[in-house]
Amino acid sequence: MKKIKNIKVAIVMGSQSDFKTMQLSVKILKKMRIKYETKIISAHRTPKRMYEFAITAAKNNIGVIIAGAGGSAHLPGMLSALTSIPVLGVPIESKKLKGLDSLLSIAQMPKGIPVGTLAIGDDGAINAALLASAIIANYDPMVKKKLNNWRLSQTKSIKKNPK
Ligand code: RP5
Repeated sequence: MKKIKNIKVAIVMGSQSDFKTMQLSVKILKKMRIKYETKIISAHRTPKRMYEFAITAAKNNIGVIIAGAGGSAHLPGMLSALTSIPVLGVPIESKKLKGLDSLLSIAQMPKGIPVGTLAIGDDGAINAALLASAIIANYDPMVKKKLNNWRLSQTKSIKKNPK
């Protein structure tokens, strides 16, 4: 097991165009004070980059991978095939099919190689980072505290009555 202090979350995405969504994952990890890195890695446009990233991820202290991809979104599944580090997939909202293509590509992994699939788009990017935080929180009490505080303030922000 790597030193807890050095564990990072990798936020990877198939294209620069995905960053608009995936920057919401960054925002959450910053709030949780979790170390992270961001990379553009495309399974089809930069397959060698994807392979190198995946096979070196464990030795680079990556504890969770968040992978955003759109369309025929094979990046999360391919990464999960190359490393046993947990992979959380964020289906990017595509123009033509509104992300349903991305969602089904990521969620419908055949048994044996799992990808934890989140919701399409912004909600998915936020929840992926919250889930990554919950995984890291199992080994880091400070993160657990931050995550619980974040949830508490969300609860408090919900008004009892609509206006
Ligand atoms: C996927 O193709 C990316 O994840 C992105 O969501 C989609 C479109 O990419 P661009 O054509 O905008 O670069 O690989």
